[in-house]
Amino acid sequence: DLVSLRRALISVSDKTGVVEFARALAARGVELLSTGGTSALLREAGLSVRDVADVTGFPEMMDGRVKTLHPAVHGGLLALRDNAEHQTAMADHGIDPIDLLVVNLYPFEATVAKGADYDTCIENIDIGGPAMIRAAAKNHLFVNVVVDVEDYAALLTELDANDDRTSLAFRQRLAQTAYARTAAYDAAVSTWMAAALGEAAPRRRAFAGTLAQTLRYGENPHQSAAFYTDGSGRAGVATAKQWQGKELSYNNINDTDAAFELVAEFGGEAPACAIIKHANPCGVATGATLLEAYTRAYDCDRTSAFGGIVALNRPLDAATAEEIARIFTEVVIAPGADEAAMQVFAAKKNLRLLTTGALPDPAAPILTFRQVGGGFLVQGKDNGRIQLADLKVVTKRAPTDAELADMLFAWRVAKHVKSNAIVYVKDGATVGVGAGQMSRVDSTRIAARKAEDMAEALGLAAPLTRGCVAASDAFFPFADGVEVLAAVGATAVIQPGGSMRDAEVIAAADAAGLAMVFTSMRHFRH
Ligand code: 93A
Repeated sequence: DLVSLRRALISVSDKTGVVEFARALAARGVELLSTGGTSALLREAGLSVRDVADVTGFPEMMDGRVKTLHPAVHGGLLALRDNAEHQTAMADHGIDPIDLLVVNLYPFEATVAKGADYDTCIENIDIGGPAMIRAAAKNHLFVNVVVDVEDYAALLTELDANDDRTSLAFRQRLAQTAYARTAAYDAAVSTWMAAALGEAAPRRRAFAGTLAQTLRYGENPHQSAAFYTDGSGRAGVATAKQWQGKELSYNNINDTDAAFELVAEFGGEAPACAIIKHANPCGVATGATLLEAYTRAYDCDRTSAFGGIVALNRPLDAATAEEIARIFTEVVIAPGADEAAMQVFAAKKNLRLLTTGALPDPAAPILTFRQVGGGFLVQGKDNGRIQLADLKVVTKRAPTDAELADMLFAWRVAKHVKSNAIVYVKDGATVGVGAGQMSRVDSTRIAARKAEDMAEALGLAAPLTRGCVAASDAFFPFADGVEVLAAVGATAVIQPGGSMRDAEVIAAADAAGLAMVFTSMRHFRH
């Protein structure tokens, strides 16, 4: 099953390393065919190259839309070398076999990520490249196909190991990679078109990403894992630049995403900070400065913040960096970081600092995925937003302006807490978070317990829940949750409403003198 290389067709947009690679092939006696830009580059480097136009007898035409789409190319890639009829066809039509195809495609994903206009994106849909890749991959019994700059070295190593030939197993791996590339490419085109047409629903959509990084392991060491980018180029953990610290783990990436998406809710507003543990916030706060926002977020639950992930809604400054560096923190993500802040972190070798240049757009029409047995669920991301005018006061007492401001803050945080979610907030800072419980009343109690623990740790006379407001991500099915809220000292509650027992719930709030508003929107997050 060993195949030797006599003729290679090289047609690449990303020209990284191609000259050295082509030179190594030529040194092994491989004849080089190439398309316009690539052949010019190779020729410039002193290599002897034959133009594809010379092979097809047609010039590259229509702005390059038609260069390699010709039987002389596709016959050379697809002909079975052990089939007499195929061999006769080749001889009859003067088609020479191509044993190696090296193609990387027009940079469609990068063009979209740059925000190019519709026509430019269309022009960057490669047609001839994928056609050749698919042909070569189908004929991997005889043909090698390289679609990734990273595989140049692998091919040369394979040739070295096999007396200038390649094994079938190697060609199969190349073919598998090739189809992954063309599938991801067309999925990117389909996704971009859906967005361009304003189609938000995940109907008739192909899904694929581009491998960004293989991870050491998944949620647990016995699970394999990898990180894929979706090609959108949107600001987020996938587009972040890491300045220092060791490689991010699967859990780090997941938690960093949760932190950054949450803090992005406070985009253009006051300085804000979110601290995440196990994908749930253990402290979120705004402040007059970033330092104050961080300190107040930290004071929500100092115990859980240890080893947490910190996200900021504006560039990190030195004062905040110094405060963060006082405890063990896994990752800090922010739109940027100034020189002085970088200096502070430089001394903390294990602390990872990520910057993105921008915050994620909480309103972006993004799809989310969840695997289920035999398939996966797709839904639009929860980008529901509530304005003051959407709130309906249902209790005898109307909330004060301060309570309203805190309720809207708590509601935005609750959206990012696993259900059942209860969030206590005071003066623009969380003071207790109850997450992921199977019963809502348990989340209510856990959040209160957290506040009591913190009050003790901070040496306060009373828990921070005294005079706080509370948010619930979904309606209270019974009055018991509201009774707990009243008992811990909450004065106002924000929740969707819509329970069969709303009347009982409202009566319990009235009996305790609570103000309550309905949002008519739910923020389940499971
Ligand atoms: O416009 S195309 O879809 N039409 C073609 O026939 C074709 N053949 C190769 N684009 C085509 N290519 C692409 O050209 C390759 O996939 C590669 O990305 C690029 C290399 O062009 P050049 O060598 O001129 O830089």
